This record gives sequence, structure tokens and C-alpha cells, in this order.
Amino acid sequence: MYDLFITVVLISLGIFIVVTGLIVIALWRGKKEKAIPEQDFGSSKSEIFWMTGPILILIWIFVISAKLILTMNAVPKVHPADANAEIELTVIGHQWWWEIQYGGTSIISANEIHIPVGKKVRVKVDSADVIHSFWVPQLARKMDAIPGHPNYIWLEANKEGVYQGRCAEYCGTQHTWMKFKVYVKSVADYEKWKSNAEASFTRTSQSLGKSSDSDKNKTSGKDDPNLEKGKQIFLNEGCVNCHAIDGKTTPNIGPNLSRISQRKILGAGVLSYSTENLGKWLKDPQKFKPGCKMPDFKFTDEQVDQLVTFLESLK
Ligand code: HEC
Ligand SMILES: [Cu+2]
Repeated sequence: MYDLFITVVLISLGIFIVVTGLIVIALWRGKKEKAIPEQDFGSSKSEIFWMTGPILILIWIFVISAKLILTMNAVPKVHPADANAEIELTVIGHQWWWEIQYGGTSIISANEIHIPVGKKVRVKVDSADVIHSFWVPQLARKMDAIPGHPNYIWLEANKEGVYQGRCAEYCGTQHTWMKFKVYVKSVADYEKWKSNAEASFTRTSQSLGKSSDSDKNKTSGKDDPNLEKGKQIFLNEGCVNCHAIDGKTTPNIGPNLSRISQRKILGAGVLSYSTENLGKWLKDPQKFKPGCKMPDFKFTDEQVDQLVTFLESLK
């Protein structure tokens, strides 16, 4: 896109220089010669020249623009296997948060996208309920998230940093709080992040598999009685009906809570992440995000502490 912009600017600059140059020459000559010079009406040679020139230039601009538009729109037709993407992401809009699946890995996250700098990332944009729109203003155009009709878009960042993302299609009461962040890292940092995340999912699934045998639970802090109590609340109070914690896709009514303590935001931007805010959210999600799909469990402060201990152990 940038290349096209520069090319068009250069072409226009060329035309500008030629036209102003001719005007300046004419002015300069006109000042020297006081009389009107000999006129040259109806010279078919110069008429043809001044017509074909601009036509050729317009065709040239048309062709390079059309080429770019076609390649941008051709993305959906590219078969995943032969796409020239280096990384594949699936982003699924939910009321009111984003599920992020990393192709070729078991990593599933929410409201945060991690990508390496300078790599082409192919994003499949889908929705689990209503029409949303995936938008990272600094990195790409908007792309509709339509249930049952995946769309594709490229994300590519040339600079490391944090980029803001939004839902750009009104999708219900909490549409405004459907934010996400894109973390663009160096390739080495991205690889490190990826292997940490994968290792953590494996650890969590293993420790869940052994849930009956809690002595062997190596998640962390096995001496903390709150941890085991928190886990029991999590398993028994119905959290598992909406949340996965081991990097698996289902259930996905709510965000996957694996590595929740590594997040920077909660409730798709409504709260920044901190142990305290995690507790506040669990105490009453409806207070911060009225209408959101997570019920208020009316937990006691003690139960909230136990849940927080358990959730923060999923590193
Ligand atoms: C009926 C489904 C449902 C149940 C049951 C449920 N949640 Fe949620 N939860 C959600 C949804 C949906 C969200 C996302 C809300 C949003 O951001 O709009 C969420 C968000 C969260 C978040 C914030 C995650 C993030 O990335 O922002 C945490 C933590 C959480 N739930 C923990 C729990 C715990 C612990 C339980 C059990 C006590 C539980 N949830 C029960 C649906 C549910
Ligand atoms: Cu939305």
C-alpha cells in the first residue's frame, strides 16, 4: 500500500515538474519577446502527444492500483496450505471478547495477540454469535467477523510495540468493551513467549489430569490450602462449563483462563490486570461489565481469594 502511495506521488511530482517547468519557461520567454509569438493551432502531432501521454499515465496508475486491490482481496481464496503466511491465527469474536487461536500450536488466548515483527500473519476472522468487526487501526483495515463465514486478513507490523485493537461493528451493550491489544515482539521474544505458553498448557493439562491425586499437583504452591480450595470451587461451581484452562478449544463461552496472570487486561479492557482486579472481577463481573455473559456468583471474599490463588497458579 505504501509502495503504491509513493509511486503515485512520484508520478504526480513528475507531472507537476513538467507542467510548472513549461509555464515558467513560457513566462520567461514571454517577458523577453514583447510581441505575441507565432501560434501553432491544430497541430495534430502535439495534440496526439498531449493526449496519449496522460492516457498512458492513467492506465499505468490504474493497473498498479488494481493489482494491489486484487492481491488484497485474493487473500480469502488462498488455501491455507499454500498461503505465504508465516503464522496463522484464528480470531473469533464473542459477545464481548476475542478468542485467539494460534495455528499449529495448542495456544488459545483472549483479547491479546502476540506476533513477531516483520512477519506475515494470516488472520482468519470468525464469530461465535453476532457480527463483529476486527480492527487494528495501525496495522490493517477492518474485517467483518461473520458467524459461519470466515474472512481473512493480513497483519504485518514493521515496528515492535503495542497496538490497540477494537471491535468496529456494534454488537450489543458491551460493544465498547471489546478491546484487545497486539503485542509485536522481536522474533526471539516471540519464540520465547510461544514456548512458555505451550509448556504452560502441557503443565496445566497434566496437573488437571491428576486432580484426584492432589499431592502430585505441581502447578505451584502445593502447600497453599487456598490453591486446592480454589480449584475445587472452579471445578464445582460451573466455571468449567464456560471456561477452559488447559488450552483446549471447548468450552469457549468465556475466555480460556490458562495463563490469565500473564494478561494485561481483564474483561476485554474493562479492567487492567492485577491480582486485586482479578478478585474484583470474580466478586461481581456484572458491576464492571453489566450484561456480560458471566454471572455474579455472590462469592465470599474468602472464596474469591481461593479462586484467585488457583487462577494465578496457572502460569
Ligand atoms: C455462563 C458462562 C460463564 C460462567 C459459568 C463463568 N464465566 Fe467467567 N466469563 C464468562 C464470559 C463470557 C467472560 C468474558 C466476559 C467479557 O469480557 O465480556 C468471562 C470472563 C472471566 C474472566 C476474565 C477473563 C479475561 O480474560 O478477561 C475470569 C477470570 C473468569 N471469567 C473467571 C470465572 C470463574 C472463576 C468462574 C467460576 C466461578 C466463571 N468465570 C464462570 C462466562 C462465564
Ligand atoms: Cu463486537
